[in-house]
Order: sequence, then structure tokens, then C-alpha cells
Amino acid sequence: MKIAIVSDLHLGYDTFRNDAFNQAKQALDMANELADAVLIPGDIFDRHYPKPDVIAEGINLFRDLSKKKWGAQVVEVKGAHAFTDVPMVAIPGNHETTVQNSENPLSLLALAGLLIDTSHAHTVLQKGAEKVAIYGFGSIAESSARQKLLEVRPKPMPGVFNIFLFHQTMYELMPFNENFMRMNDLPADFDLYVCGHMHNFYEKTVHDGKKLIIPGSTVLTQLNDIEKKKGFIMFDTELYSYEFIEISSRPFLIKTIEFDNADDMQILNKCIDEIDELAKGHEKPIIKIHLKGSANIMNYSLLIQKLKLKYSESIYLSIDASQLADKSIDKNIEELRDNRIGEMPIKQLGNALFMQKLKDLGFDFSLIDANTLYELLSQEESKKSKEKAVKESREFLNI
Ligand SMILES: [Mn+2]
Repeated sequence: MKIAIVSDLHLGYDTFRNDAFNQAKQALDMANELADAVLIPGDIFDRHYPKPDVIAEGINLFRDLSKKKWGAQVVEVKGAHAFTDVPMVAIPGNHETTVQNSENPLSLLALAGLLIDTSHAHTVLQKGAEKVAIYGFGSIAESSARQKLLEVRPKPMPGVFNIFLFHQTMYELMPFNENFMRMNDLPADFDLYVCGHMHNFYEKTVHDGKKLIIPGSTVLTQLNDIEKKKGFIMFDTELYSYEFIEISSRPFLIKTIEFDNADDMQILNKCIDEIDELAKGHEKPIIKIHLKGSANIMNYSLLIQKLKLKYSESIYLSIDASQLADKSIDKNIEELRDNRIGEMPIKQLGNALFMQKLKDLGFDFSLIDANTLYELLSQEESKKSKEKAVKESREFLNI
């Protein structure tokens, strides 16, 4: 059986709403041409509670697909209600799950008979004499996933090709939290493991030579430097091999620009040159610029604002300046360390502020020696005793 694995469609994703729909449609239409069945390991929708027009996108997408001809059909569902025999089988992702046992946007599509929600259930597909069983482990909190697997103990079905479908973070790929599921936590004896959630494509080997496949999302969301190629997986159960099918996605272009003590204008002009060059021939691409090296920036936010404004209609621009050493900040710190701000020593600056304050309070400078009063109040020892400082000051002022 030829199975398309299409993951993380994120319908309704705000930043690239049309991309999410168009690329999901593109992937699923291609899947219909090439495959006998489709598996979706979570995140069809971007939100737990999508707006009605986003739910409508999902309905339109899956209604049209469910009317098409598919090579396989659903012959049995154990553990869930099935309202269609069309071989589109899904689980909810972390973007969809709501409180336990309540409906989520994915389960609504299943209730409408547009696909099968196989969360904590077995769905059996058949094409000719061949059967494929899918066990779905719908997304749950990472901290509960391992415990839940131990409780549920998902088992493969005898005599068929078994797929374990899930949507969690794998510790081996993203070792950020001890709670994440390990490859060894996956239930044994399935023929193939399919995971959603991570938005880049990965293939790993688990349980002595079984494949774990993560197709990645069909739409760009994270804009990290490795998220580039978008598409889906075509898996052939008879050959036990697969192919990554690329779909056309909005161009995502990354460029690092190095500077050596550049000022605002030099950075602005260089960025404009590079961005114009990169964007040539692309329709509203995503461009990510890494600024590196050293600079003396007068007004960083104005610089970024100018660039974003210039390209607001033509480019999705993202600028990362975390690797740019801004010498003007160093200069400011050095000045503070030298006890001055600009050309004025801090003490003198304090004195100026003090004079202003006295003026605001209505003190008459012709009657008092404000500089001496300032010295008196800023002495180290006067900090220790408020009463003493006030007493001395009153004596000084003759009040
Ligand atoms: Mn996702």
C-alpha cells in the first residue's frame, strides 16, 4: 500500500494564512494522485478553537478530497466511531487538543464524516488483500506522555502492517526537557512509527531497524535556519521505503551580512543592497538577515523600522542582530565605568539635576550656597544617618 504522510498543516496560521491553506491543498491533492491512503499525525488546525471561516477551510479541503477516488478504504475501526470509509486517518496535535473527552476541531471533521480520528483507536485500511492497521496516540502534555504510554500499552494487530501514529517531541531530536519522550519509550513491535509536531523532516531508526518518520510541516512557521524544504512523505509498505515529495512553498531566503565598525547608514545601505539582490525574481519571499561583526549604532530600532517599512509590501523581513557587537553600547558602559556620561562627569550631572530640583522646590539661589548643600547631602556619611544630614542642612540653611 502506498501511504502519504502529510503533517502539521496549521490551517488558520495567522502569519501565512493563505500559504497554510494552499500548501495543505497542494500536498493533499498530490497525495491523492500518488497514494492509496493519507495519514495526518496532528495539527491540521493551528488553534484549539479556530474561527468558523478557518473550520470552513478544513471542511472544504477534506470534503473535496473525500469525494475523490482512493486506492484503499477503511474496513474496521476499533476504539472510536467512524463516519466514513475514506482512507484519510488523523490524530489531534497539540494545537488542537482541548480538555480530555471534549471535541476539538479535528474531531469535528471526523464527526462530519470527512476523515477518521484514530486517537487511542485502531483503524484498519485495506487495498486488495493487504491490510494496514494504524494506532493513533493523540497529542498529550509532554510531561504525561511516557506515563500514558505505559498505561495504554498500545499493541500492534496480528497479521497486518502496523503503524504507530503520534504527535510528541522526541528527546533525541530536541533534548531541552527531561520529560520528552525517548525513542525507547515507543511501544515495540510496530512496523513503522510516524510522528508530527516537529516542523522539519527527520528519519530515525528505532526498535532494531524500524523506521521513525517525521515529515515536518507543509507550511513555514518557525523561520529557523533549518526550516526550508516543505513537503510530505510517500511510504510504500511493500518495499518498506519512502520518498520525500517536495511541494512549492513561499521562498525562504537567509543571508548573513558582516560589518566592521559600521554606522547606521552603512548598515542600512548594505542591507538594502543585499535584500534587493536576494528578492530578485521572487514574489513576496520571506527573507531573514543575520547581522554579524561590529557596529556603532545610534538608533537601532529606527534602523530596523526603516528597513521593515521599506519592504512592508514586498517582503516578509526578519532581522537577527544577536551576533552584532554594538560598540556604542560598549562605549556607554565604558563611560559609566569612568564615572561620566558623555563629556559630563556623573557627579556634575548629579549636581545639575540637584540644582534643577531645588529650583522646582522654590529655593532661592541668592540666599543659599547650593553647591555646598549638594556636597553636604551627597557625603558618604550623610547616607548613614538621615537625621544627621537633615540637621546639618537645616543648620547650614539657618532654618
Ligand atoms: Mn505543529
